[in-house]
Amino acid sequence: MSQDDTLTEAPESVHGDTFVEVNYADSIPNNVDLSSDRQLLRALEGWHPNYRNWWNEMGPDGFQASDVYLRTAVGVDPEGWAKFGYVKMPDYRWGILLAPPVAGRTIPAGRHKGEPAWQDVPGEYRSLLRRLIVVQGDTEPASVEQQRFLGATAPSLYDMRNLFQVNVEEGRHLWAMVYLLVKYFGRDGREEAQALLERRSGEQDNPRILGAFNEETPDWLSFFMFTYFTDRDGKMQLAALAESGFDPLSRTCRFMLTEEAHHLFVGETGVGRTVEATCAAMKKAGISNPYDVEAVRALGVVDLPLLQRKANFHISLSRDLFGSEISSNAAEAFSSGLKGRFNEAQLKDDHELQDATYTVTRVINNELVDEEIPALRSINCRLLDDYIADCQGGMDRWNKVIERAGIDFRFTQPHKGFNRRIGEFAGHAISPAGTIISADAWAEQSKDWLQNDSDLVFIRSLMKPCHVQGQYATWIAPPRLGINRQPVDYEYVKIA
Ligand code: BYC
Ligand code: FE
Ligand code: FE
Repeated sequence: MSQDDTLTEAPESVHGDTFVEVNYADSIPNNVDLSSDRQLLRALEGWHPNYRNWWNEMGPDGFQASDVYLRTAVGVDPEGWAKFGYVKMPDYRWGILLAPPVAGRTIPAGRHKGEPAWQDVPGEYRSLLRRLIVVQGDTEPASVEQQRFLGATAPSLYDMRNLFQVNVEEGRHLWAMVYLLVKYFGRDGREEAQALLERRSGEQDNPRILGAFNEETPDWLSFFMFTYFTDRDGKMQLAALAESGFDPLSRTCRFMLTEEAHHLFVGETGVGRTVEATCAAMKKAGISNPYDVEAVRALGVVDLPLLQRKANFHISLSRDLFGSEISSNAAEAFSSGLKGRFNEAQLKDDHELQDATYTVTRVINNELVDEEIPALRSINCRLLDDYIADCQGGMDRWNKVIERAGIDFRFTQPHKGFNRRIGEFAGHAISPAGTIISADAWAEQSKDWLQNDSDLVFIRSLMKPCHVQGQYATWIAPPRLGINRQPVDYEYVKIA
């Protein structure tokens, strides 16, 4: 995958030239021959009404009756997979779509490397495989729940439409994992599929599984940061699962990645347009000092230091999603062939890693130390490092906007150990620059590094709806292009 993922809407990772027929006539578009799979149909028939209830209860609040200009996936070939048109979200046709099979595919990594890819669940790894699918599946509805109140404060109809597009696709990603659970895991798969509809983001008694998915997404800056940084964990994890020896999981994830590209695009351009509006307003008012916060805020735009603090928050939460840098779970997932590394096929090593090592930064005697660790146990660390590199491209493009405006400010990624709750750095106070500091120093300074109370009050004051066709809130620049070659002032949502 290239960094272009954020710049284009075109699917980027559906490979193979096998044409797979999609039955769009069914209410569930699919290329898994659903209509003749009795058992699967029955399982889905049981789950579907509960999904609809979940969507109505926990999906986008207040806009379920509106007509939204949405893309529906109707095919899996790179040319014609998307159909655009007005849809009421509860009528969206969530489908089951897998990337075409690759003839003769073999397991790309681990101790089974080179054996034919599994078309059925490998019995010895059943529970580990199910756990990975459940964790992946759990994040999808969680994000919809986190974002459900954002429609009310959308800065434009264009942005509102993008939010809802992301939401219906995360719904489809849930379907993708539920398909695997009910098709391949029998009764316990059906139970897990049901449980995916019962956990709730942020709920004390029955929360979502991973940390970041229980945080709030209270405003649009959070939404854009989330889609840039947290959906990018989705990209990396899906890329790792696309290397799975369990072929149905690999094919499912390969198709999900094509949708993920749009989510990353929404995040990158959302932050980018916010930066653009800020720089333009500062220039017009003759303000060149980015730290002249009051003057910048008085213009109705977001000061750049606040955006950095917001980014720091979402970056650190998203890094926690990679699990512990050193992990025996991850070693087992890789060795057993259930999960690969990012771009596994392009890596020039034996893909088994029995004797290899990897450099992991650890905290030892209150100092940061680089240690060589067996590569198998460092799989999570490696994916995290690949993720950090992948985050940089869009940040560089944001910085270009600031540079062109002649403003002396650059976004940077904080040190890997900053504000971490999982893994090697958990329990240590580490500054964005990478210095271990005391708890007292942290208490004193962290408000300069993470969104603080006054930031939140200011952001709340900005989050006024801008729902008039063709208009954009002051704090965000209009996009350069509309969706599907429509103009930027198109009526992307017909509010009911
Ligand atoms: N919060 O050995 P460890 C997406 C748990 S995002 C809470 O450190 P492991 C999306 C861990 O579950 C992509 N708990 O790590 C984005 C384990 O518990 P159990 C989601 C955490 O297992 C935006 C224990 O700690 N997909 O798609 O190697 C919008 C020890 O685990 C956290 C996946 O994650 C945490 N942050 O790796 C919509 C892929 N971190 O099992 C969607 C599937 C760790 O002992 N999941 N724990 O009870 C995996 O590959 C792995 O489960 C993880 C954790 C990478 C998440
Ligand atoms: Fe997703
Ligand atoms: Fe996503």
